[in-house]
Amino acid sequence: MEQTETRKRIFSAVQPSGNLTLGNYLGALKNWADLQDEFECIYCVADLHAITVRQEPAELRKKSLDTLALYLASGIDPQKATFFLQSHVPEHTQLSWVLGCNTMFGELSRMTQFKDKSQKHADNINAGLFTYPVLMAADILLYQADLVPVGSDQKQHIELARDIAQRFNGAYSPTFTVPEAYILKSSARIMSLAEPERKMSKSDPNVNASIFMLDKKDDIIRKFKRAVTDSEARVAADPTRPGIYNLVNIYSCLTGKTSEETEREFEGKGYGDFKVAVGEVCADALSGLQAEFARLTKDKGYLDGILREGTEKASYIARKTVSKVYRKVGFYQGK
Ligand code: AQP
Repeated sequence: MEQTETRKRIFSAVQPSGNLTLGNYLGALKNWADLQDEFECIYCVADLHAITVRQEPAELRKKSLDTLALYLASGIDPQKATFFLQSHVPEHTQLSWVLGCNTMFGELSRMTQFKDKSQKHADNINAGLFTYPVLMAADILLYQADLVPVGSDQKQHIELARDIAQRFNGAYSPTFTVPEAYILKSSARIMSLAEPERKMSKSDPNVNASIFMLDKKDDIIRKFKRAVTDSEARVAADPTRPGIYNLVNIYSCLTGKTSEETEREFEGKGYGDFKVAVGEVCADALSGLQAEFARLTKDKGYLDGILREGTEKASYIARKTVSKVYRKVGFYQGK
């Protein structure tokens, strides 16, 4: 596989820590599908990351397979991309330990996601939550990925992965490709419908704050109708009015129109009309995907087959990297 591949390699993942949102779709999955012809793509379901927050085991199992089905339903082709579950490739945790020994406590203390999640889960500030960015660096560096398509919320983690790679390369000789974040500006940050200063998140306890990829049309329209805006009642991509700014951004991402085109289309119309229009285009964009998801999840054997094949391909690359790393740090390999 590796010898003949000349395209740049992409790695990305989503945690099966809840129902995937429109943020996950526009910030990640939709872009992944667009990249599959140009790049060699490796897409992982990050179940190891998910347990940094308490998960109900049966739910986690179900959500892991559902997440894979959503990748496929978003148009990512198993003939073109590699799919696997993170826990099926033990090299992620093996590399994570070595990288953890090359990461500073101070670096991890500065991660904003750690600070946010420690506040949200004050009763469970576990060591995994703290070392999460090291595991994420291992995910990426294991596959010698060139690019990592993510939303802008993950930029800080990618920068840390770059720092760790450079530090290791400097200390032990070139070993890792230094990855770059691939962030599409338009869809980089989809915000909560209830608190538009915060990102839309699958673990938000307020279900009205997020559109889920599997939400029914009525729910989608109802949630957009209730979305927090302001009293100015003028549809504009104005960052000082985060609620309407977010809705214009969502509409533009879904229709492919620029913000200016969206503003012109709704000139003179109130928020009510606009919110329904956003709901309609969102429901339309998700309906085909939802039908495909329903079809795929009926065929567990097919999904398991895709995972088996993907695990084999991913493991081949992962084993090579870990064996190189173990040799370089001085672990005795035997005669
Ligand atoms: N609101 C968002 N806007 C744009 N992109 C987003 N992503 C997540 N939310 C948005 C992108 O989705 C990918 C996978 O994210 P993840 O599941 O690994 O973790 P996350 O970023 O922590 O996502 P959530 O939904 O907020 O999960 P929970 O609530 O479990 O922590 C990443 O590429 C991310 O940028």
